[in-house]
Amino acid sequence: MSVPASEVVRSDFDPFSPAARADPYGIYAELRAAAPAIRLTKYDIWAVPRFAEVKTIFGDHVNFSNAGGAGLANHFKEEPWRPPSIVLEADPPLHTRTRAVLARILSPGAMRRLADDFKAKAATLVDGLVERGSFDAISDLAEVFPVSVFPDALGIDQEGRENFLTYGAMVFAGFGPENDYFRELMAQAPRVLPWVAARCQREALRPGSFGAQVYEAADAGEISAEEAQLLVRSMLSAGLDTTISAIGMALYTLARHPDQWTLLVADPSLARAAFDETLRFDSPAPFVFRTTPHETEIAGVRIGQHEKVLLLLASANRDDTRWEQADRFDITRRLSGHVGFGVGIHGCVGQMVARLEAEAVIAALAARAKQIEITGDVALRDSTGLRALSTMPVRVTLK
Ligand code: PQP
Repeated sequence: MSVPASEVVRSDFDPFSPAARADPYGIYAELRAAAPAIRLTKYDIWAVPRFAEVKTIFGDHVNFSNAGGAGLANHFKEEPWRPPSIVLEADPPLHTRTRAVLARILSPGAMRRLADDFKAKAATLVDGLVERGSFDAISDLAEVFPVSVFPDALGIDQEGRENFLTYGAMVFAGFGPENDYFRELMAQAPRVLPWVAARCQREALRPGSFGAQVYEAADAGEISAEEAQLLVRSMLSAGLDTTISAIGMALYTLARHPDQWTLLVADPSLARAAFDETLRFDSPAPFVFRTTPHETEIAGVRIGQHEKVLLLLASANRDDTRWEQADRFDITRRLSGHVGFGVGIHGCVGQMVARLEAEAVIAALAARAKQIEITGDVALRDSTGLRALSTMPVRVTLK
């Protein structure tokens, strides 16, 4: 261990404060310059801002566990607000088994079966909006499209679907501190949690859907019926808020870079690469936690047992020792290896669904609109766990 305790870099940076969430990139650069692991005094946690250590930690589930919780809460020390996820908040061997089920259901073949439907629905929605000329890119598009495709793919019916979004908001607020935002959402728990529990039952899921396929894995003996219920809950937790935020942030980044939009308009097949570059440039899931099961180290900095370690993905994605002109948004750059979806055994299992949805929306818009202008104030959602907009008024010019 090469860094003496007295030389550990400390910071009062609060990643969950409104100011940090509004514009974290200046402070991320300072943290990257300062040290590979920094003690955040407000929460007594470690922050990891550089690409190299984020990547190393993602590859080391023995020293950096998910069973301690993917958020700020330390499941090694405290009771979590809900029974832990058996895929996100689990280590091998449990994780290996549950992840395999989800990976099969969300396979490339499954994506091919959904692609035409997603593209057709995106084109219809986008056509209606561009005819209007002006619309809200968040409330009329980013928040509408995933709701129009994902609950159907998951297999749940229409009734009470708004609970789906509230539950997602709870899950992501639950990754941050227990603040007023979290408490306000949790006030809805008596209505939302029973709805979620009911949707996770076999009878609630349309045959053939993602959810029903989880139960088929239980029939095949890969997982238990209780585990099937929790894996459907994972899909409910992860499947909607994430893509809504990602599509919203993608449109925001693209609208602020008209030169890049022009490239897309000339060639809408760049939509998929453009989406990935938006994830690198301004990640909708900007961080995730690991927890140390025992004492370890990060680049020579000693980390004690049962410590929370905050991986700053959005900072790693702007690390100019890894990326050429990291602060430049460039949809034609060589992008593989960004950590917007994480990487390694916990790398986003739904990333192909996210790409399919976002690509459908971006390509449909690039096929119709030669310009997108932001015409009013944009606002960030209050969420502590996701970086997402709540509003972005735009005007489009037809091709
Ligand atoms: C970002 C799993 C994954 C997906 C769960 C769960 C919740 C959220 C996410 C976060 N997630 N992309 O409950 O298993």
